[in-house]
Amino acid sequence: DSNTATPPRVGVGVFVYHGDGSPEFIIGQRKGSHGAGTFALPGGHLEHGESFEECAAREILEETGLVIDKVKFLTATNSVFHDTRKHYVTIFMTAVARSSDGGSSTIEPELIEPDKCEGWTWTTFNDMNQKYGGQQSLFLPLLDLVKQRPDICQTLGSR
Ligand code: 8DG
Ligand code: MG
Ligand code: MG
Repeated sequence: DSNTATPPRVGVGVFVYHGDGSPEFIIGQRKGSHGAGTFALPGGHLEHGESFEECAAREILEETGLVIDKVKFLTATNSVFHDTRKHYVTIFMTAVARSSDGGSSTIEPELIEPDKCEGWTWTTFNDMNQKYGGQQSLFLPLLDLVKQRPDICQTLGSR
């Protein structure tokens, strides 16, 4: 009920792509907080005064050590976590990881918060659905993206 449920908050999740036109982006298994064991995009809470782009860049740097470019708004979803009584509006962004030498080196995300994530890996939208898509294993906002925005998901699959 409204006595124990907290008001909706804003979460920002980022599809961080390779810069070379590859359809792979970064995903990781959550640890130590709600949705533990599920696969999620790097991201976090929108802080007071931040733009979506600033939040995306800050969270990606904090969680993976990567600097991102071409940060763009993708879509938004609405996720009610009935079990934990949390409610998030998720802003999904896309971005491209910047390589330190301007293109030729391999980009590898660093696991900066090992208490919050099991590890980062590259995946594609179709692989994500096949490998992790079985209802329990995607973080609710990602499941909701698939359910609520199928048109947008098509553009990710063919990227
Ligand atoms: P912060 O305190 O550093 O801001 O957050 P965090 O420690 O990075 O926590 P988080 O759980 O990664 O992100 C905060 C919340 O943002 C999360 O509990 C739910 C919400 N959120 C979404 N969508 C997504 C998403 O795609 N990825 C991540 N990581 N969080 C998301 O609503
Ligand atoms: Mg986070
Ligand atoms: Mg964070």
